Amino acid sequence: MGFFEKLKAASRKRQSLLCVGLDTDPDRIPPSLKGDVLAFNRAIIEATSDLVCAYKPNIAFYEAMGTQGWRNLRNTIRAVPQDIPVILDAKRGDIGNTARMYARAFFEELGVDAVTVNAYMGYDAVEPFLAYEGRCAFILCLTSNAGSADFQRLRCEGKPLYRWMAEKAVAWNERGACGLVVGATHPEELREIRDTAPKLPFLIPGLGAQGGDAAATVRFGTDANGEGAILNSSRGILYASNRADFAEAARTAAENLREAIHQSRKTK
Ligand code: NUP
Repeated sequence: MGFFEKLKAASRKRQSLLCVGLDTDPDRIPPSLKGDVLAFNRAIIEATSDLVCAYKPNIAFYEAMGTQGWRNLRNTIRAVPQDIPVILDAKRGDIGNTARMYARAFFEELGVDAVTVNAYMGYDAVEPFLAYEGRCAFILCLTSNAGSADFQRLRCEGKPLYRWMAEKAVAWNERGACGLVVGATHPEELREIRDTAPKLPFLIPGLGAQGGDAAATVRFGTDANGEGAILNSSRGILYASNRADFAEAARTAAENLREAIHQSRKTK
């Protein structure tokens, strides 16, 4: 089963567009775990796997821990139930020869279902990711951070760069392997980008800690069927409590966000 089918099935089964971001910072996990990131992640996954349509580890949190981090990442990916897609947030992009190695590392070595890709270097930097049938490359379009204005909003030949990115992703989607990353902090532009790319899946971070609004994100980010959007929260769920009850607290936070998303879908 390819990424899109897996995502759709997981989302429908759990009635959820919620993605939990596994951005585990050893300094923020409960002291009782003594820095055991894998034990933390396993507990989070166990507590939330009936509530989510995807998990999204950000590779930076694992790379920062060296060889142990890579092991933790691999074992975290293995701890995710088979029917839930894993999106690795790596934001890679390089000349084709090098991008092929990134794609091999993530799709073959780690076996994830999707990755985030930085398309600043153009099509040949993205193509190696698209070559994997049944996987997905989420291309950065308009990111959630304040600095997104520095380049992504610049107007090039009459339209902002983020619109070019969305149009290119639609054009590159021949094999059905493209998605877009759009921050929940830009609801107006989310609407515009959804109009530009009506059928692409959107990965939408920026809820929770970054303050994005769930209702506006659902309204403007989902496709015509009220699907096709993956709404991520990392810190807002992982660190709902830093005591022994962290997994229950994460579950409650995930339930609340899933429910807010669900209610917004009903009234869209
Ligand atoms: O535009 C983006 N904004 C963003 O926050 C694109 C991303 N990939 N992210 C990632 O989403 C960020 O790197 C982090 O892994 C996650 C947001 O985490 P949080 O703010 O919910 O804790």
